[in-house]
Amino acid sequence: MAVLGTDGYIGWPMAMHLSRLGYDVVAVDNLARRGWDVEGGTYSLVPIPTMEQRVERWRELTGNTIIWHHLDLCDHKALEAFMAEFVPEAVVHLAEQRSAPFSMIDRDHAVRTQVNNIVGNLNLMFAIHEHAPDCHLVKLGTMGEYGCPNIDIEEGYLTIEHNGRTDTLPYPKVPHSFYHLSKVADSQNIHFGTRIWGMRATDLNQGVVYGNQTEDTMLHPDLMTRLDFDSIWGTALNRFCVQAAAGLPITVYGHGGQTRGYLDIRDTMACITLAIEHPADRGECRVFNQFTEQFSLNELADMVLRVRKARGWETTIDHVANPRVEAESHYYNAKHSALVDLGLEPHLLDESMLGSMIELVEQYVHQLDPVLLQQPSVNWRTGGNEVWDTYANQSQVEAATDSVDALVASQARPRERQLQQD
Ligand code: NAD
Ligand code: USQ
Repeated sequence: MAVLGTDGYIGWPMAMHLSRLGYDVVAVDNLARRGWDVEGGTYSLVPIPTMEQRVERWRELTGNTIIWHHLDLCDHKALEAFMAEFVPEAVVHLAEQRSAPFSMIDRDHAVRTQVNNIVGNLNLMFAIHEHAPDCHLVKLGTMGEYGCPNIDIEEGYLTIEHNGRTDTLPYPKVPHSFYHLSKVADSQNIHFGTRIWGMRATDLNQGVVYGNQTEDTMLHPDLMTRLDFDSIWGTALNRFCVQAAAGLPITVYGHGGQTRGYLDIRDTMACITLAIEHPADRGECRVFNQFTEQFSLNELADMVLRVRKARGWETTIDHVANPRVEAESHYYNAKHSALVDLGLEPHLLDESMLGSMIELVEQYVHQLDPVLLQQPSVNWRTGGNEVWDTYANQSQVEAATDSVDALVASQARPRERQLQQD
């Protein structure tokens, strides 16, 4: 079993979860995300050890081995060699640039996002086809591929009647950002791969994930997963919990009627495991909408306020000017029954879960940078703003130190490394 993107927020708990269930897990990552943090001056609120330290702590505490493999999906030769060596029965593909704001900073970040994601995914498809054709590709897509259409969102496909004829076709996509667009391209490529090569694939259109604790991350501080709080990498509900813990206003962008699908990180583990345990057939491109409940931002903010109030704290909501181009009041009804039909028993969002999330964050709140937390640094129309420029420049100053410099160099793509050597 290969988990690609294991150094990330979802990847690390996913690798531990599958290892605990008895799978032989090979963990793959190119550590790009640590480099993107250095580039933009962002960081995980919860400190995260190196991959070597994580897998060693996991082995020490559980006796289970996770094999760690430093690999870039965009390096097709290395990826093919990896597939030929391990021939995994399934690959969980989480290894992409996953921030919508990051992809909207400027041309360079849009291009890097799409090249990294689309090329990496295509390389993976070819490596599977050539070296492990029976392997089940379990690919993380996103609910934001669909956008917010004024009709119900189906699970991947829509049956259309047109001029007296009927067909079932991939659901039309109107995505939210250049990042979300990269996922649409991935979905199309995977659909094509299943048709021409008989690949087996499950495309999981996941909603926004919240929470930080799983059975395995709670075993030891070294096993915790990253917690992003800044406006580029932090996601809505996680950010709202951090803002509440810090006693700062909750930043709802615009009117707050934006509705999305959400799920607890423990349900992400469960959904991906269900997909693995019930593999797609050869030639099948299965699409599941992976979320458990839908909320508007105002509903989420109000819930956080209630939890804080029950503990005697007042919290305020700040409706900041929306840095994104998105509908702020819209119809939203997305189907999500396929994973429940496979046996998913969701952890629904309640006040005790939110309370424990806020309590966890309170332990780290002294490490917060309030500017990164409160001020959006990317605008959809104009790109990276003065906050982005300040923090990106700051990281360049820090990059003068040996350790950060080495990290950046290790993240550089081959062409950049060549230029550095020249
Ligand atoms: P993350 O940024 O925390 O982790 C992604 C990991 O992939 C990072 O460790 C990064 O270094 C690695 N990576 C990126 N490009 C790579 C490459 N070319 N080769 C090897 N490794 C590479 O992101 P996450 O939140 O854990 O998300 C994982 C996946 O789930 C992504 O595909 C994301 O689009 C999807 N997703 C996430 C959410 C969410 O709310 N976090 C919601 C829906 C979908
Ligand atoms: N938002 C706020 N205030 C904030 C942060 C966000 O109002 O402080 C709003 C955004 O404008 C948006 C909504 O919250 O309307 C969701 O934003 P987000 O940053 O939580 O999520 P998004 O950018 O869509 O991306 C995240 C993950 C991405 C994943 C996606 C799932 O970073 O990897 O694909 O969630 S989905 O949204 O379903 O496409």
